[in-house]
Amino acid sequence: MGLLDNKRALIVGVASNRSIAWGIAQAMHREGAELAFTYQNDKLRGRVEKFAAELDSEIVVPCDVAKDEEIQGVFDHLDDYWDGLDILIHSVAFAPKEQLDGDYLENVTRDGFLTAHEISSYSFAALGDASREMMKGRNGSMLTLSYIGAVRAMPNYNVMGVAKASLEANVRYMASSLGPEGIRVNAISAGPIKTLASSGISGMRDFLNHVEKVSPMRRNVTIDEVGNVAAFMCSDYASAITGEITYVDNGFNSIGMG
Ligand code: NAD
Ligand code: 0WE
Repeated sequence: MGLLDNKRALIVGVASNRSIAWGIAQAMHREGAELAFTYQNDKLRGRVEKFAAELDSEIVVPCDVAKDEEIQGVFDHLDDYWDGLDILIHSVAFAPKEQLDGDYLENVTRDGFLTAHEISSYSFAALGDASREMMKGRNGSMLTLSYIGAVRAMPNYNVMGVAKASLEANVRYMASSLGPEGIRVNAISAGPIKTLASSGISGMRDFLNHVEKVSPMRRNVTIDEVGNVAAFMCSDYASAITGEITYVDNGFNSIGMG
């Protein structure tokens, strides 16, 4: 008996075996869910197909979230395989790299701001709306990934923090929209993790070292730990949780001085 037996999950955001979405996919597969995946571009296609096969999935669809027609295309494709959808995982963020370094106001541009918000926040609303039809009447659940930079000013995170604040507000508004249809919407705010996206970031090491030093548990989180909470949040055990941001950060958000 798995937590997610008979549930079908669409996973958006696998890029490598370090991706948070990969930790979530593995936990969901272990708990009995059937999975489908998207990939951002042709460069990632083969890789994601291989990851999907490892978890007994052969549904792998392109989706650059900057393109309306690719978002719609995912659900047209999914509709051919599945008669409904129970779980949407949104694990996508992007800001132009030069925005994630130095002084916020000195570096933020109109373009950088718009891109960060489009890819990291709007895309969750767009995917949520496109999922709506297939999720109707089956206790659906949508989940996205945030970071504490949404609610505290952190060095270098800059416009991504502003976009994460928007994403967290999106969670609450989407939960209000979709609650009457029985669909829940939540976020996990994860501690820093070394992934593909984060490896090129100056100062990432400092963030990881700091959490190891001052968090109550004195260590960093793993993608498996995020995956386990994601599995619970999308299971029927979490049926009364919606519009919520759950920290999976070894308690870092709760301390004042380390
Ligand atoms: P990752 O690089 O493995 O995943 C990021 C994903 O975003 C990739 O799969 C990439 O293909 C996808 N993506 C970017 N632009 C896209 C686009 N236009 N269309 C479709 N997909 C696009 O890195 P990750 O750390 O696993 O990031 C996943 C999520 O977790 C992000 O929302 C990130 O902000 C969040 N998060 C990360 C950390 C961390 O420290 N790594 C901590 C908290 C939250
Ligand atoms: O949300 C994130 C990172 C998301 C991200 C990563 C990149 C790197 C590649 C968004 N856009 C890009 N653009 C690129 O060109 N995290 C929570 C990880 C992260 O990123 C930071 C952090 C932490 C932690 C950036 C600065 C400071 C700390």
